[in-house]
Amino acid sequence: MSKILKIRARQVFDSRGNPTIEAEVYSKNQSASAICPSGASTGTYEAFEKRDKNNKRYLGKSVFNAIDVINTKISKKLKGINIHDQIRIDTILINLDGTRQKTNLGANAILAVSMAAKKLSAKIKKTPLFKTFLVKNNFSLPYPLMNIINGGAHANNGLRIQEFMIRPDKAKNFSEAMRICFLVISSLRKLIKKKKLSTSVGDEGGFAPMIDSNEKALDLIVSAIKAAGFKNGKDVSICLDVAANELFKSKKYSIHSKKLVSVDQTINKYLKIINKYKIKSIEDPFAENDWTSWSNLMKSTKNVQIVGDDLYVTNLERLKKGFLNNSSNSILIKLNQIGTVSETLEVIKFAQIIGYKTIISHRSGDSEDTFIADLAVGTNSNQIKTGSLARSERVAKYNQLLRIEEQLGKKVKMNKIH
Ligand code: 2PG
Ligand code: MG
Repeated sequence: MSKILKIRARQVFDSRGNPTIEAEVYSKNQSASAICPSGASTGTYEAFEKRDKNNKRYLGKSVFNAIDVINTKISKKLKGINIHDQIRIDTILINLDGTRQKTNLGANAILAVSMAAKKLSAKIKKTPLFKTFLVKNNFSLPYPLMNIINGGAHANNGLRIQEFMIRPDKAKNFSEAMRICFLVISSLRKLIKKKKLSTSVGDEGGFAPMIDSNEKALDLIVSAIKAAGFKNGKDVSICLDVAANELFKSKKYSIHSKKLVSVDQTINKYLKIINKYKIKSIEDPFAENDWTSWSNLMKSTKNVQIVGDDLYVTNLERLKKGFLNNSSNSILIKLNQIGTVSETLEVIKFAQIIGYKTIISHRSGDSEDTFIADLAVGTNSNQIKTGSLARSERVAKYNQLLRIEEQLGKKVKMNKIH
């Protein structure tokens, strides 16, 4: 048995340049560290992110209090605990916090420790991280959901929909998936340049051109897929994250234009664009408490992946409610929405039992930490959403998946999306 000796934390920075926490867990001879990510379009029911709120220091965004909690309370409580007993470690953290949304210690403090402990356990066992989750053999690789045009809270171009993504459905292996995405992104860059628009990128590495309508963005993507020699809806599919929480007011939505319209009109427009652009997946099409609209969309679509992100916030209770309500057929998984590795695994297990697709996701404020790449493979998750082929914090996850693919050898297959 290897015991936890101590835990130390430090303030580092995320990809938006905001302060975040890196925790380092030590055993007698070794240590491992992990960095907590941070979202911009967050759900109300997410676990709490603790910041100092001292406007004189880092505009209120520093995390020194949470770091202090790790260096004192958490370190003391976990000293001597078996590093390989992740459930025990996470239970101690949950109990030490004692609140529903981890408002006491902060989910950012708790998660950084939980992930670092998981990494140290794998390191001590000399086992690759991806082999230490739910799957023990017959691994497969997730399809990348690459966010190639950024809008909403992740850019300042006025695009209403937050994420326009592509998924290389016909790819036989992960390297091929990357090659296909590379070709589509390269042809998209050319098309954007030709239109004399900017090819600079948003928070998740996708282009953020100044275009003012969703359909113009979709037209560009369809052209890019074609120009790269692929068929839209067959070789490559378009997927969206609407992040509708941000576009909801007085029971109305302003998703398809600036104008607030009824749910029925919003659904009709969804059906039109699904048909026209052969859209295969829509995340957060409605707001987090608008359960009826979710199930109405489910009833009016077939073969479309409907993904709950802010709706579920990786929370088992909300997932159960969504399942009973027929809200979606898929769930986005973000470790920091719930705050520990064990709770995240519980949610993934339950989602897979009820036949939901699981999509492991980054946050818009992320880091060089590649934990989620291993998590995606180790939980047999169908897809991974981790930005575009730009910005090292996004590409790092894809590169880790290429390493895992190489490690698993030629025979390793892609997960099933259909
Ligand atoms: C989302 C995420 C990640 P954020 O809405 O799915 O793309 O964004 O981290 O800002 O919540
Ligand atoms: Mg989302």
